[in-house]
Amino acid sequence: MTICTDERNCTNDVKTAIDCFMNGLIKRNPGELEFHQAVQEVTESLMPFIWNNRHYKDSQILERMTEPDRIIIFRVSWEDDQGNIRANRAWRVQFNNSIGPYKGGMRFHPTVTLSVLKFLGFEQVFKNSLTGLPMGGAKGGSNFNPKGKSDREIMRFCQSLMIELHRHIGEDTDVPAGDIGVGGREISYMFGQYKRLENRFVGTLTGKGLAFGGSLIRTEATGYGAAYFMENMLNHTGDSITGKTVAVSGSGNVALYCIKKVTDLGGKVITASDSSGFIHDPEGITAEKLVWLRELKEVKRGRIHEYAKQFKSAEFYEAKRPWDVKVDLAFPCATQNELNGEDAKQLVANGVIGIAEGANMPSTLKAIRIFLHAKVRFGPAKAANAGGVAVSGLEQSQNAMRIAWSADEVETRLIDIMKNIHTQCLRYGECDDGQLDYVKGANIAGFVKVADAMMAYGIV
Ligand code: NDP
Ligand code: 2IT
Repeated sequence: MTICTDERNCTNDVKTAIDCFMNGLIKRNPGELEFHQAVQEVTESLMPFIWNNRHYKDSQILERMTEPDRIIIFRVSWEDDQGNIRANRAWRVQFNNSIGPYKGGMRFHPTVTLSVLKFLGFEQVFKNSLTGLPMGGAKGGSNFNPKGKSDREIMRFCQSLMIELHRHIGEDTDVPAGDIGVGGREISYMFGQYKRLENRFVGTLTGKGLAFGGSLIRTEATGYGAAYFMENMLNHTGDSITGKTVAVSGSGNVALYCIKKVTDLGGKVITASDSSGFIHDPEGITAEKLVWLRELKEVKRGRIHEYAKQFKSAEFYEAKRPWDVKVDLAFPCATQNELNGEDAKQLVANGVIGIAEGANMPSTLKAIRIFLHAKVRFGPAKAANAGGVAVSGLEQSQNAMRIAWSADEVETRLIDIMKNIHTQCLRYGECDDGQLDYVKGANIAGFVKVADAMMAYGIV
């Protein structure tokens, strides 16, 4: 039996068309499991919409949108503190610049592969479109492992990487930022090197230090935005975060500021994690405890189990994730596929009512289906964590105008943007049975702007 790999030949039904399209995509991108997963999720939402809007179908828009504009692959050679020569691989996936210059983070982690960066770049296209700001989608990174490296090793790696990357990026071309393993320190080393190589001071990277063009609230923006998105979902049905018990995973940039804003909005966060396990603090990670945790993670670069030594109310669970703790709300804020079908079942059995994805693609497809079936309010990554890139977009605007807005000004804009993303999700995500499908809503709303721009450009 021949397998249908071309949706154009499929005249049957939408479901078969999804299978045909995915067969073709898998054949064209063999072994790229994360990329397949991200495209599958989007295609399930989009195919019925595209079939009802034939101009998109006739113009092969989905085939074109799942092919990156270009991918740059390069070697990064550097010298460690012992004088050994090391070589890593780095990539920049420039996925789509139909509605603005490429924009998206850089990830440094040993698990980085082309598949991971293609899934992230693809998601970024839709996310950036949802922010309403003129930003295309990209992602980059390296299989370099920053853990245990000295500051000088990190500096040499970042400088070496920029020697190649600088010729592919620019304030109107492609504007990288942070992601896993890339925070203020790494952005500063990369920006410093970019400036030397180009002899120009322009906003080609975001997430910069406040003294050299960074925006207030950028560090906080992704976590704050996820909390605001959850608040919007709850407010829509007359509820709020106040009084809710909350699980957060991760203890990096996104998790720490998600905990902060959820706490400010009246929730009680009782978990945090890293790749070694999670802590459960039934008394809550209060504002005072969070100050200590931020110092541990942001300054000392310590491990989460130290929290349980510091605060006796907490227990550390080694090599476990926080999803069997009973909570009302959950924010997966660590990494992709950290919440599977079994975890979702457990959360639902424990009465969870809302999920907002701070991380990118933290829930497996199975987990998402379980949440939607159980009518849990589920805020997908491209909507819920868009606050980070949105404030990056605001940093670009401030740099272009050579001004700096106050923290209040930036946070007010962030709140408006998250509200607007929620409204866009409702526009396309309200189902006939009254259910709110934020996955469908975010995918279609993000798609329409990019697709319409591509249609206007002709055959591109
Ligand atoms: P950080 O590097 O600051 O923190 C990552 C956190 O996740 C750490 O606690 C880390 O633990 C944990 N983690 C990473 N990989 C794994 C893994 N394989 N298994 C278990 N835990 C893991 O990154 P961010 O907080 O910036 O990013 C977290 C997520 O949010 C990512 O999915 C990222 O793509 C997404 N995101 C980030 C944005 C940003 O502005 N930074 C914007 C939008 C989304 P450990 O220290 O042990 O590795
Ligand atoms: O996944 C993401 O949206 C980010 N890592 C932030 C990207 C950015 O350009 O700020």
